Amino acid sequence: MKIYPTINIIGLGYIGLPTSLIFSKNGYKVHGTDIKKETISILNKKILPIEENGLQELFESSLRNGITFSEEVIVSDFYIVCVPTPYLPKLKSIDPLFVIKAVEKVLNFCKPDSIIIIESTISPGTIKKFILPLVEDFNKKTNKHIHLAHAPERIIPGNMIHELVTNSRTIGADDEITLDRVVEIYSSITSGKIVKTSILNAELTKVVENTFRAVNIAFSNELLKLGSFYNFDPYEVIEICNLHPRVKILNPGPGVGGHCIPIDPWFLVGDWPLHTDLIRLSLETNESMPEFVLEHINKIKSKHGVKNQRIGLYGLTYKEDVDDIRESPSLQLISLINKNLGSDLISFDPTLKKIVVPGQTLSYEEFLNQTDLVVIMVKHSHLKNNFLSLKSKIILDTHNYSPKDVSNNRYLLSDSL
Ligand code: SAJ
Repeated sequence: MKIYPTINIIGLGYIGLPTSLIFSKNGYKVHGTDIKKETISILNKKILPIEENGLQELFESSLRNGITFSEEVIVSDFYIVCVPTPYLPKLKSIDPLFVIKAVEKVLNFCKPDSIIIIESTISPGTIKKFILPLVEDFNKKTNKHIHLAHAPERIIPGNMIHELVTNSRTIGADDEITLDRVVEIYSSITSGKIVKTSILNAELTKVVENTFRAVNIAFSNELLKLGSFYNFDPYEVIEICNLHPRVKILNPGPGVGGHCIPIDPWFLVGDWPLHTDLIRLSLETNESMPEFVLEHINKIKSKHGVKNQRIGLYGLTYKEDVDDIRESPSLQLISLINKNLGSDLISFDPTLKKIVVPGQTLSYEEFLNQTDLVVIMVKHSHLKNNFLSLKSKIILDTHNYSPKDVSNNRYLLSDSL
């Protein structure tokens, strides 16, 4: 009979929780740790604190397999650190403090030869600068031979479970034995290819992947602006170009949000400012999009005589069908509007069950009753069944998501108003 190693996952958020459940489902003895009492108490009541397709079934099978949760770190063969790395906008960098604290906690409990795997998003060089010295110092004092690895998470909210079990994984470690031990556990949860590399290269790949996407989106946003200045339809041009077998331009929109695409590329610019002009310009292009939306709102407002109090934002999350609002274009737009129009816009988001900004309503009917101009900021599936309800509204569709005849007054960001 196969003897499975024990795994302690630290940080039970969007990444850590699904990851613990997948390992547990695959036979590992898994313990989940989180400093938030509330998260642990909910999980111990057999309730999931986050919503994601397929997560409930996975949770039930992990409970049957004996997964446990507590605020404590326990003795294990592997520790997988999935704690947040908050973004510090002024410094354009992440704060590694939670990762450092998690590793310190593990070092207090671990047995000889255990492996600490960092999954949290970190900027290149973080492990060498902040984590390795802690572990080396500990090994010198205790002779416990604790090893480090980096396995950056790469799953996309909304399709997490599928991606967890099919995506290829990059595993970075600086010695062969650790690499092989870590590869063994990850290859048992994913059918994707597992790539072995150094810790630094693993850190870099994650940031480079997200930078590639940010630059590609910036390119499409620039095309969108060109379309509006020079009177062509950028959506059609992009669609036609994408028929070429080697061209894949992403979609223009009201800006980029989430914890990765608008942030990770700044790590490269921050570390190597002299040689990252293209990346910096791309980030600035994406960051300029909420302002571009505001210019359109102002022009439509004047054209139709819409009052500030009758403008409504549909969608507050950073993308469709997730309930995550981090760095969302809508929040960026709201803070611009507060500065410029001085009013709290009405807003509605079908994925949010709580009020997160002033002026937000939890009722779609109320949202419709209170608005004349509806700005579609997010392509939630909810709207697909509700396009008819927008018939009498003035629409600014920042994604070209709605049908052309959704209303008699429909505008796109590509329109030169
Ligand atoms: N967006 C566009 N146009 C597009 C695609 C996206 O404007 O064509 C916007 C979205 O609306 C959103 C933002 O970009 O505001 C980011 O969304 P996303 O779907 O591109 O990415 P995330 O942040 O949900 O997840 C990314 C993924 N990285 C890549 O695809 C390279 C995911 O695989 C990573 O795990 C995740 O970042 C991460 O944690 O790094």
